[in-house]
Amino acid sequence: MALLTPNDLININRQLQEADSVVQKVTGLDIKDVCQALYGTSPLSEKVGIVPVTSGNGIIGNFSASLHAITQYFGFDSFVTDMPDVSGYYEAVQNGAEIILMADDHTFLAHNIKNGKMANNQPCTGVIYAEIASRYLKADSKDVLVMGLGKVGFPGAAQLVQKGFRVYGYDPDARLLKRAVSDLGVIPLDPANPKKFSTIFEATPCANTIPEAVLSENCVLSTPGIPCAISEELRKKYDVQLVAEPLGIGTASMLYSVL
Ligand code: NAI
Ligand code: PYL
Ligand code: MG
Repeated sequence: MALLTPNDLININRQLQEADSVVQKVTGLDIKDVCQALYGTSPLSEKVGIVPVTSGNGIIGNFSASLHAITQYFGFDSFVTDMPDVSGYYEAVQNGAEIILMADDHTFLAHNIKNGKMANNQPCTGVIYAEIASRYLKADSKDVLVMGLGKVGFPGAAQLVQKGFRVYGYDPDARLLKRAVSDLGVIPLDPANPKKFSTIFEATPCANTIPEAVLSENCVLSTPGIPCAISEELRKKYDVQLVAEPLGIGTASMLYSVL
């Protein structure tokens, strides 16, 4: 998994506010509304315990603090444990946490210990970024492009297929592209013969993955991928509505999914 760096998370509140205003402009709903519509849930000030985890590459500076800010932003009552790992988990439960948030280098989970529901960040991120893209009010058709069909992209593509979109997809990993075609009915994008889209969902760990030939004026690019999929130059040239944020939108999707 491509890991976040402390730099990605600087000013997380401002990043979240800016992303929320783009989501509102694109969909007419804010992030909370999209989560509510997606999962049919809303928070009742559930207590969230955030447990730092030291295994593997260890603590990411700003990670737990960012989760604290994000959970507060979405109306949850949250705290970060003093201790990490197993002792932190024990501390979280002892202090009344109903939902546990914790991540190692492979899995970032939300576990509601009251109702038993559990969420994984990668599918939850794919589903919500795809949902946001699917709600573009000015989309010119039901065609959507998905770039990257991995752990985030595939569940996002599945969400779009389930909502009745005609999903074009591309991944340089032929095995993943084949799986999306056979399991979801995704139409492979022919890089030699591209078409323009008003709605694009991207989930890759690479920069500049969106070729200019697929961009249309004022299109939406909904992308959790880090680094950003499009250059600032292309974004401005096509007046692209860019929904991109490093942690909060995916975390909101996880939390609403376990309520
Ligand atoms: P993954 O490795 O499972 O999938 C990425 C896919 O992108 C791979 O299949 C790869 O072949 C494909 N790819 C690479 N270059 C490409 C290109 N030029 N065009 C099309 N596809 C290309 O990774 P995963 O877990 O799906 O994560 C994707 C990105 O999302 C990463 O940057 C990760 O850090 C980020 N992420 C962001 C979150 C957020 O809240 N903003 C949450 C979770 C992940
Ligand atoms: C959850 C993010 C989204 C993109 N990559 C994922 C990532 O960076 N995962 C690692 C998270 C490790 C957190 C660390 C801590 O500070 O508790 N163990
Ligand atoms: Mg996010």
